Amino acid sequence: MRRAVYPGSYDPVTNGHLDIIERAAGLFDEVVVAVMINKNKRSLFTVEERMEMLRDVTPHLPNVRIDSWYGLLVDYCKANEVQAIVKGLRAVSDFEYELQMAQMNQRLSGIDTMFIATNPVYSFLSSSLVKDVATYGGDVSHLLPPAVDQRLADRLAETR
Ligand code: COD
Repeated sequence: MRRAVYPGSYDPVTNGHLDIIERAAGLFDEVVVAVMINKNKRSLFTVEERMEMLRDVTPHLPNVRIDSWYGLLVDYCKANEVQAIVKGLRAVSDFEYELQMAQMNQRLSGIDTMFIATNPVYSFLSSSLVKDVATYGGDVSHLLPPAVDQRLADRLAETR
């Protein structure tokens, strides 16, 4: 069984993430989308909410599982018999840091990272930009799965 992990913050999951999940699901027997817990990063959604949204948008992908992890990604990989790490690459600016992480993870564990180039229609898209635009009333409905768009609108209304 070839199992890959696609780690991230997913605060919240966007159409760009979903595109990578769908393409990775076609390449591996199982893809685990792992919400990585970072206690130093302020998030809009709790880990459970982020996992719930990921489950809501992946029912059509039977070989995709949602999980969460606190700690090093390579420790998750070792504990869960993961053979590859999947990352999405949007631009050259992503590449420098992603390359560093891929090399560190390889050195720590021997596990390789596979980069999937973003669909150009999503190359400008990030969770933080979506939250920023939505906070000031911009329409982000074409950038998010509908269920996530609604949850973002609800959360921003609560925090206003
Ligand atoms: N198109 C394609 N890919 C995209 C898009 C898009 N529009 N948006 C995001 N992505 C990709 C990102 O490049 C990334 O690969 C992934 O989707 C997740 O994105 P985010 O923004 O939700 O998550 P990040 O970038 O905050 O995640 C960083 C990690 C949590 C993966 C990283 O910090 C990590 O591995 N932490 C665990 C601790 C650890 O092991 N540290 C040592 C690392 S060497």
